[in-house]
Amino acid sequence: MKIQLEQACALLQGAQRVLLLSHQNPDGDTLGSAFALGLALRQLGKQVRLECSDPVPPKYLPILGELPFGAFEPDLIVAVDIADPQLFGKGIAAYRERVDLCIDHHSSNSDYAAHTLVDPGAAANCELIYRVINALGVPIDPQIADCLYLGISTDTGCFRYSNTTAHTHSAAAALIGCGARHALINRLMFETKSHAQIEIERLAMNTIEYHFGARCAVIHVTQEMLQHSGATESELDGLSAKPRQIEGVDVAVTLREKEGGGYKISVRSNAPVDASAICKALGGGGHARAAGCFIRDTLEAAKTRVLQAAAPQLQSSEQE
Ligand SMILES: [Mn+2]
Repeated sequence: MKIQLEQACALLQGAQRVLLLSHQNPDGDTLGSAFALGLALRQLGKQVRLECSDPVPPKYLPILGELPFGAFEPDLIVAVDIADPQLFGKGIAAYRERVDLCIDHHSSNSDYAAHTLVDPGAAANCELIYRVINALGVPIDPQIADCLYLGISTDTGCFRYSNTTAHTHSAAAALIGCGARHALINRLMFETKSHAQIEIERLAMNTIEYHFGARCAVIHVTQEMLQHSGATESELDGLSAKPRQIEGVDVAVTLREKEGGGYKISVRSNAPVDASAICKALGGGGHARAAGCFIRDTLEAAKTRVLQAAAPQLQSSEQE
């Protein structure tokens, strides 16, 4: 059931022991949301703990700080930035049908929780959590400000993506006023890379191929390359955006070999090319500028199928 901000606050205020859930392969937004809300609820005298199917990637640790992981039977279960129960992952699958409150910003939210506060206009879920914390009347200390700023900055690609609004900037400005360490956060998120990340980028960029008169760039990552580089799943996050940086490229395709075989495909596009239409044709989905799908086939066959799916998009956008 969809609810408004006031009702979400009433649910949070009425609880004593709150379990917060973040999505699998956690990113800065789902973690920033959980930590910020958890810290705010702790200020209201409540017990809180966070559960997630995967460990927190080390790069977020210097920003997020610590949240107590108390063992208690929750009287309120809150999912943050999780659009669908499929994104819970194995570790917290047991809570899929027990979520009391979901706070999310995806238009695709499947309304799986008993109560859902959703705002697809929020660039980051942390933008919505910022409003929740303000409505709860909890003062935003520097630690909460760091967590919220982290989510907003990462979900907007450091305020570059088209989801960024005037509200996004206002929230970020207020958070800097509350002590968010914006320069440190943006450096750690957007400039600093691990050696493994640089190595996997180097190997992947070596595989680049151009198609459709260089309007489409394709790279791939094999299991062998992954093992050689030592890169983890979360260290591959920025890779699929790389080929789109190339002048004249409107569609960037990254094929990633999965452990059990087959390829995870990431498509990034520039307007008006619709990445989600390309992936939908292959059984996947996503957003207009960023989408994904999975193809269980050899590298060459998977590549051919993606290029076939991209062809109508590139042709129709040519006429515009
Ligand atoms: Mn998000």
